[in-house]
Amino acid sequence: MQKDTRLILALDVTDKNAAVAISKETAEHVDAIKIGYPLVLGAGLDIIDTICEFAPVIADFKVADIPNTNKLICSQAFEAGASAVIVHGFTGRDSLLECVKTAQEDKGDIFVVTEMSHPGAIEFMAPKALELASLAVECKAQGVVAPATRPERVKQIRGVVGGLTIISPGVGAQGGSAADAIRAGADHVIVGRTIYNSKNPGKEAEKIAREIEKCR
Ligand code: OMP
Repeated sequence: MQKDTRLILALDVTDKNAAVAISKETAEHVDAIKIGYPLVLGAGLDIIDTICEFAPVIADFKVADIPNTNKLICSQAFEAGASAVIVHGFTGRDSLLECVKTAQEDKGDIFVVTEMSHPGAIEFMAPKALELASLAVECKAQGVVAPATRPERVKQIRGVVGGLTIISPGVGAQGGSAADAIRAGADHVIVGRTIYNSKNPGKEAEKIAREIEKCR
C-alpha cells in the first residue's frame, strides 16, 4: 500500500451504485478502500474487483476460525482481487500463521486486529492487545489494526510492532482524531461514516487528507 495521503476509506455502504460513486469521488484522496461484510453481503464478492479500479482493496473479514477455514476465506478474498485481508489474532498462532502463509502465496498482506476502537474492546481485547501485536510480528504479518480512539494505545502498540504498518480506525464518528492517531504512530487512518455519509465525500476525504498532511 502506498503511504501517500495516509487515508483509508471504510466503504460500509450496502448498495453497489453508491459504493462505486463514493469510490470515484474519493479515489484521489485515499491510499486504499476497505470493504467489509456490509458491502460484500449487499453487493456480492465481485464488488472487490469493481472497487479495485479506484484503489487497492483491503478485505475486512475479521477472519477468526481454525487454520483451514482461515486459509479458505483469505484465498477467496485474494482471488477476488483484495490486496490485504484483516484477520483476528485471538484464535492463536496456528490460525494466524495460516492466514500469513496464504497471503504470501497470493502476494497479499495480512493485518491483525489488536485492540478495537469501540468501548467494548476494553473488556476482553485491551488486556491482550500488546500480546496480539507481538504475535503479529512473530507471524510476519504486514501490519496491525490499532484504535484511533485511544492514541496512547497506538503509541504502545507502535512500541511493540516496530516497523510493521499500523492502520487505525475510529476517526470522526467514533470520536478519534486523524492527526492524533498519526502523531501517535499510525501509518494510515481508516475513516468511514464521516466520509460516506457526507454530502460531498470527495471534499470530506480531501479535508481529512489535508489534516494528516499538516502533521507530517
Ligand atoms: P467509521 O466508524 O464509520 O469511521 O468506520 C470505522 C471502520 O473501521 C468500520 O469499517 C469498522 O468496522 C472498522 N474498525 C473499527 O471501527 N474499529 C476497529 O477496531 C477495527 C476496525 C477494522 O478492523 O477496520
